[in-house]
Amino acid sequence: MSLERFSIIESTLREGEQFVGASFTTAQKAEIARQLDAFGVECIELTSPLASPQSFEDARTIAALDLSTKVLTHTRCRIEDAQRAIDTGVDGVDVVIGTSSMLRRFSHGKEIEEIIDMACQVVSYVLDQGLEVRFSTEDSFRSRREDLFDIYAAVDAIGVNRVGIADTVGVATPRQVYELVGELRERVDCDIEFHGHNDAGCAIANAFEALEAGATHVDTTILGIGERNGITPLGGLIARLYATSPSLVAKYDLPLLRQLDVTVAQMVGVDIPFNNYITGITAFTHKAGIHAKAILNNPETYEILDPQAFGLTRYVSIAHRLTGWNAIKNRAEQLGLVLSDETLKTITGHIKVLADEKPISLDDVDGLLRRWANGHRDTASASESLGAEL
Ligand code: HCA
Ligand code: CU
Repeated sequence: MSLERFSIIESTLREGEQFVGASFTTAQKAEIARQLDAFGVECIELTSPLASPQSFEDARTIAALDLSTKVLTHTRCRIEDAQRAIDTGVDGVDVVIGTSSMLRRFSHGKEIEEIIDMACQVVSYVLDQGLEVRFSTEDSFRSRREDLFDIYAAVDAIGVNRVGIADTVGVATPRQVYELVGELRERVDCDIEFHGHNDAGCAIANAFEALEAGATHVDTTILGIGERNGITPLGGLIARLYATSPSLVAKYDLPLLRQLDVTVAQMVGVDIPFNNYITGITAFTHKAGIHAKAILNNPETYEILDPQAFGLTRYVSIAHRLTGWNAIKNRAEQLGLVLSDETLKTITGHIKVLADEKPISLDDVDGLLRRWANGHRDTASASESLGAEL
């Protein structure tokens, strides 16, 4: 299991650019690259320089930035493409070709033998130029296993740095990923990368299982953006790994995650989903009275992620019918109000009755607490307010 020594290949600038809302300017790409570098991902992957003239220029620009992260570009399995990629000055080339019967039939029309020949030619070409090279098989989980292993073994034998398994259509289950990566781990010496789409909601679990089975590299994008509904999100993978052990992700500057999510969401014109891993608005919000009580005593009761580790704060929601008196007491203390437990229980009862009638706000709760603390002295003057209804 290589959970202790994995690397992230952050592909927001490649797979992420395939998200329908994404069309990054050069300055935006540089901004994303810098933020990912500061966060500490080991590699970033760029769109093929052959995609458009601007893509070539942008790859040159990013490759020339002073970054600690390795800069890789994606390319098709062709010498001309690899040459063009090398011309940009990047550190490595991520080569990919389709191996499923469907892709072979409806996309490039090649037989496995031809694919192996092309793969070996391109891989040795890039290695000869002194760059790192990865070879990956698109739609791996709908490809014949024997075909995959023949291809991987051939490129491994000539010294490829990494082979990639790609769940292009998001069809794989965590168990299938574990099995395939595990078997591959026994057959090749090189590093193993996993790239997983999220069509059926397994992208994070699949990436995690790949690591548990011996993969060394995992592809992510910010917010998971990519083709269709995207791939393993960086934040989601971090959450999964942190939950296993915070030490696994201690090498990253975790508080920078929120800004990355905010930046990319803005650039591609989406909101961060309310239930997003770590950075969603409700990710550290607790509501039910029973939860609130325990959280106030010890946050770990209901939190496997420490919001502080990500520069965030938890929020205990108290203005609703599920509230409890411990949470109301805690709020009174925050406001510096002295109220007996009996009074606080009475106030909590009032809050529940009010919340049954209509939605109430924290201001309403605060108003109530203040009035009770003042012995109802100002109730008359607040005839319009909620507390006056009691
Ligand atoms: C694509 C295909 C790809 C490649 C993955 C890889 C996929 O959209 O170009 O290079 O490993 O999902 O198969 O993103
Ligand atoms: Cu993909």
